[in-house]
Amino acid sequence: MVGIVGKPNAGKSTFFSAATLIQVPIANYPFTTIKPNRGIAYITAECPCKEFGVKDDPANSICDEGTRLIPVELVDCAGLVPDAWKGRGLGNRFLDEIRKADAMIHVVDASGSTDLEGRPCPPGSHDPLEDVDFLTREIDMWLFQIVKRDWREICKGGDARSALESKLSGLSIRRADIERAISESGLGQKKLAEWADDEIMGFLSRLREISKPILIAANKMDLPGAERGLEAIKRRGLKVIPCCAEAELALRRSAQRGITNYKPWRRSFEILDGARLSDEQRRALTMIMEGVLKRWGGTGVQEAINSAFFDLLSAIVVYPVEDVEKLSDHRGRVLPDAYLVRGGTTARDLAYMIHTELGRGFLYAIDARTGRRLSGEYQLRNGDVISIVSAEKRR
Ligand SMILES: Nc1nc2c(ncn2[C@@H]2O[C@H](COP(=O)(O)OP(=O)(O)OP(=O)(O)O)[C@@H](O)[C@H]2O)c(=O)[nH]1
Ligand SMILES: [Mg+2]
Repeated sequence: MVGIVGKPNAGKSTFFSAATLIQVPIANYPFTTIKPNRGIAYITAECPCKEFGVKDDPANSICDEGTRLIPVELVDCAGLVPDAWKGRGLGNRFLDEIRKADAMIHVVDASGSTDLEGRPCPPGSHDPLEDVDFLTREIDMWLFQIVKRDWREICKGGDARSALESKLSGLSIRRADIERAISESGLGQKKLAEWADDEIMGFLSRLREISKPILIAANKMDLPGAERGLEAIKRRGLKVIPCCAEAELALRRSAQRGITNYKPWRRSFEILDGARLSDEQRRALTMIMEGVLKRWGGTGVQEAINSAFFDLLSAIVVYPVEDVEKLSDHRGRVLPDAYLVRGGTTARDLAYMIHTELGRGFLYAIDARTGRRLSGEYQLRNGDVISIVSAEKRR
């Protein structure tokens, strides 16, 4: 799951609604969202159907003219304000939500037209870098509070690292991440009981970076002053995508109503049914085309979602099939499933993901492109079409 996070009034719900087409309250004041919104968005990948010249029949995903849409879960969180970790604003509600997040898209108002608490202010009068910094600080303080409360207890037993792991369980944090954060914080040789507070803090900060990576969506790029905000964020060396959630929402609604042929993964659109547009709507679409799509190369919403999975989480998409000739499953469906898996996943791992018995009886895999046999240790590559040969038949 990817969480959409940030201060109030930055455009999180607009981003969420544009990505999922779920209607949620959106308004120009803080704390419009109180309870988180959950929904399904899609990451996009080039579907192998074109390359293989086949007509596919997707089951767990969608193929739209050669673009494969793979469902992913998004959560639109309540706004976060300074000192949320102490319970200020809707603090705990926000932080509880990101427990389950594998990564976060931080929606920042790059135009600086809302203050740190989300109240409207003159464009350019608030520094978006403050927003960038405070969010990680809040999360770090929240994590610190969680472990510090029980630090003594964690250190008491013989296996402090396992105690720490169980303290952090439920936060989508893996043991390997903990070990990596310890070693990268230079604490590998030190007993947990000897860690000073600033060392605990340093460790948690690194752990957050590893286990809950953040992508910045510099939103409201249609407003004056946003470009300066974007440049400032870029200068920090952070991963950032210019974004206009409002434009994406307008475009997706126009396509839903058959007025345009917009697709989130394309950078332009045509008006199909101009007769149904008012002058104002037509002007708005022209503005979006000129001021957002041509200017920034897209609205940034689809790009941010893809980047969260492909870049932050190093995910890849693979297509398991049973019959390598027909590229079909046992029911004859061509390229039925697209699996979104972590980079480093092996052919054997994939077999287990499909079915335990398929994994247990794993003999070898076949690469549908080359016909080559692949061992269980073969690390899958993005776009692989793979058939698994197993001693145990699927029931
Ligand atoms: N100009 C401009 N306005 C935007 C954009 N995205 C969102 N907005 C506006 O920003 C305001 C806040 O949007 P929301 O999506 O409700 O913001 P939020 O971050 O969910 O706010 P909370 O739920 O209060 O935390 C609304 O008036 C939106 O129309 C954008 O890309 N450009
Ligand atoms: Mg909201």
